[in-house]
Amino acid sequence: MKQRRSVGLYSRATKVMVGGVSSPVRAFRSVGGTPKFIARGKGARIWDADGNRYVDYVCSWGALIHGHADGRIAAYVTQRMKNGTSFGAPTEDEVLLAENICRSVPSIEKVRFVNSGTEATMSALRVARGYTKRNKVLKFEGCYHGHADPFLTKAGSGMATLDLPTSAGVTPGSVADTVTVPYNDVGAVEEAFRKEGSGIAAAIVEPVAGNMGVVPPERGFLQALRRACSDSGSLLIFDEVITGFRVGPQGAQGAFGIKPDLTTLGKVIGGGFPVGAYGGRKEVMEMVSPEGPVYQAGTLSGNPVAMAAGLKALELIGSGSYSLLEKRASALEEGLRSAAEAAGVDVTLSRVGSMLGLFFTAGPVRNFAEAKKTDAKLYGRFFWRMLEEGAYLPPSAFETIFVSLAHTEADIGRTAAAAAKSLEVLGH
Ligand code: HOZ
Repeated sequence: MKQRRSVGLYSRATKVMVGGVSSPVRAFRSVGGTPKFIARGKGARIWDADGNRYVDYVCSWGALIHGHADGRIAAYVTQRMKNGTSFGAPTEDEVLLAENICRSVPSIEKVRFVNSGTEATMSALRVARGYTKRNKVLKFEGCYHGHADPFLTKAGSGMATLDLPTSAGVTPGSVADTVTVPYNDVGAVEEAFRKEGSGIAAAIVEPVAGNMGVVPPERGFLQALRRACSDSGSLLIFDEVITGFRVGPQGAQGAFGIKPDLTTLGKVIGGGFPVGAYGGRKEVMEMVSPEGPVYQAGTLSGNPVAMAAGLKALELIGSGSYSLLEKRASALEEGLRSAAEAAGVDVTLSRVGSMLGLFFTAGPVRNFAEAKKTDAKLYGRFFWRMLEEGAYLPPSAFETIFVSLAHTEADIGRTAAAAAKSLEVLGH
């Protein structure tokens, strides 16, 4: 595989950018080697700076549900850009996108746009603290809610990838109010609320964990969390930055029938542009400035170009979209399972809709401790073999493999064959 240009660009990047990247996981530290500098994407494919072509299963970490450079989104965004790119003022597309979100997700009566998932979760926690006048937040080991201080303890995504239990620069005070329990552990949730419930402003959870690999909620887990929050007067925050509009039209809350008090969104609702959002019950959201005393602001919040991209992306999700995603992703899951079985390699595969997790361990994988049993070195070798075979998987064992509406049956078949070939070699 040619890589001269990526190597050269990475060498220059590391001189002027920390780690040569703008976000840690894409530095390939856990899989080794030089990160691929991507030149372009179209549909399910991306091309790196050396012209190598890959079927992409990162999909901008889940944002691109329609695939790369969707002509319909590009056309609408281009048309909107001709009218200006930023006003620092409200626009019609912002209202249309907000109406779409409130119509699609019944628990969201009012929404506020921000520019990232991190902004969405940090703002949602501030609202919960302002509304309940409590300080503590309960989170789950291996879940990742962006890089705001309160969440950077036993977190997933890059923290798991780089094996960082917490982060330098996060003061003991800023995590003193963070209670962390194992995912899927109803007993631990109930114990935490017994001990500290009266001081817990909110519990925040990825309703389908996507930042420790993919770990679905076990039967009764989300219901128990909902009950514990309601019983103690705490708010339940569903962090649906990944799952929102990804696992179904109403996100994971619709799929699992749970009504959170607040929801955070991102990725898909930005159509490939930087957008985050938080929303929920009117009485809670009206705590936010200028309606209420909880301050939150953003110069580029509601950016008209990003709003246009998100609006078109949601409008293009049709009645058959989720069944098509289900069909493609289940075919990929079965292909990977068959490849591993044929090669005699222990894997645990997990999937919710078009979110797929691959762990090199016999399993089960129900929480972060079990996810960390995955053979990360074997994942790294698998990652590079799949890259050689033309499939771009997440450069970390603790992320999600995403399928988009642009992935074809032939793409999935070729990827399954590539996995069989790769594991045949790695399995022995
Ligand atoms: N938070 C991103 C996926 N969960 C990782 C982005 C990156 O570091 O490239």
